[in-house]
Amino acid sequence: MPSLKTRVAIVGAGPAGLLLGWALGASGIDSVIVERRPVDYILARVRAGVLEQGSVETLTELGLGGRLAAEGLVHRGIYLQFAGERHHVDFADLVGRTVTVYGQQAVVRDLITAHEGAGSRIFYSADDVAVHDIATTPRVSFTHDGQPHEIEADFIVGADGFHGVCRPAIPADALTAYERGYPYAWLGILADVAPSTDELIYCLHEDGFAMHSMRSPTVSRLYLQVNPDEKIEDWSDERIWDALHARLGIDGWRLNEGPVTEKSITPMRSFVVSSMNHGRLFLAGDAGHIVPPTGAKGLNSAIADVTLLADAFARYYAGDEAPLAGYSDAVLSRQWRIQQFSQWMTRMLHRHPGDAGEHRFDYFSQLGELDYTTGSVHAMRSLAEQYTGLPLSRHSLSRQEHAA
Ligand code: RFL
Ligand code: PHB
Repeated sequence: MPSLKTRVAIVGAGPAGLLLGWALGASGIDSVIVERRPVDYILARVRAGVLEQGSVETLTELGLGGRLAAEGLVHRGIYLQFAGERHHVDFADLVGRTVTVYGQQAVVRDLITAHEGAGSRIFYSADDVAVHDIATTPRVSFTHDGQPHEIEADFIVGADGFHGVCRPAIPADALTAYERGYPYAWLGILADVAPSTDELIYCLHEDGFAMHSMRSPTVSRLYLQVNPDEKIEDWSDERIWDALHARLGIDGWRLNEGPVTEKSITPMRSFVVSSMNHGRLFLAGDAGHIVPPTGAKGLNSAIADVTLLADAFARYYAGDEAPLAGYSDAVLSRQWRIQQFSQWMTRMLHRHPGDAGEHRFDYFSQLGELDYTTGSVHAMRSLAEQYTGLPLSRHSLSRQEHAA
């Protein structure tokens, strides 16, 4: 059986795995990536759209910022819409930071192009991927082009998403999973039409949440809250546009319609695993934590994990083992704050089933919360600080500010 040796074997070529391989390469650390999907499938996957300023900085420092700088849309804030009114929250004014709208699909494309140029070792379309002896002498086995392969590595990184094989390889008694489900899902579309807004609109409507995002000056991305058991076949383009008009419409504003090029329904969950490390296996990105998409944190968390992990490996090979030993704690202390923010945004902006008619306590309370959030500079600054991204340091902002 062909056997390969490397320092870090990475399972999964989503944004976390591809970025980790690239960042390790930049520090002169050899890695091999094994991915179960074909490269065309990965390039076609439409997902996240918002990069925190720190994510943009990370990608730029790693030499991946060319197209991002040319095509990324820098947004200085977002709109929060409720009770038929739209309110702007100006992050740039509030905290001096911005976000950049640049699709995960584009981030992945840039990474794959960079890896191809560098001749990185990436096995796409790998079958039967399995990890072995994660506590002692880690190995990854898989089949590629009908041939069995094995990788011997110093470490394995599970960057294989929520449904991957790495997290389940950790013994059950060494791992705790914390989870919350939500009684709603997002129906998302991509449409070939100029966005009808300059910045993202997050909207709470009596019929449910709606959002207007974008991918470029000619492509809009829109979302609707739906029941988790809805079938996409039951949502014609016309029905989707009707619902978007009803929820997002306000006086004096028009939503532009265009051909729908992609549509899908995504369930929502909050999930955190502790620990993110067992023996010589480390988890990164969605393999270790999931957030509902309302706070735009999933991709950004994956990038933050990888930044910490790549740095920890570089320090390990330079003789300092402490950052690698502290990786899981560093990720989790930051992750729980991101979980809280994502859950807060989600609950504030979605209709809760059963909260109907004369019993709409939640809805009116949510309107009160949105009123406060858009009316108080303190509340807006807190939102701005969290939406644009928490620092990578283990210490909280307030503790840093106290110390300063
Ligand atoms: P991924 O992207 O799931 O990649 C994991 C990769 O591992 C592969 N894999 C395997 N490979 C080998 N062997 C196995 N056994 C394997 N099992 C799986 C998979 O094929 C895949 O290629 O995880 P990663 O890299 O951790 O990246 C995480 C992000 O993809 C995710 O957090 C975001 O997309 C979440 N998200 C958003 N995040 C943001 O930061 N901002 C946003 O605006 C945002 N919007 C969203 C989102 C996610 C959404 N959906 C569809 C879940 C909007 C939506 C609708
Ligand atoms: C997106 O553009 O896909 C997007 C933007 C913001 C979110 C989630 C998704 O919170």
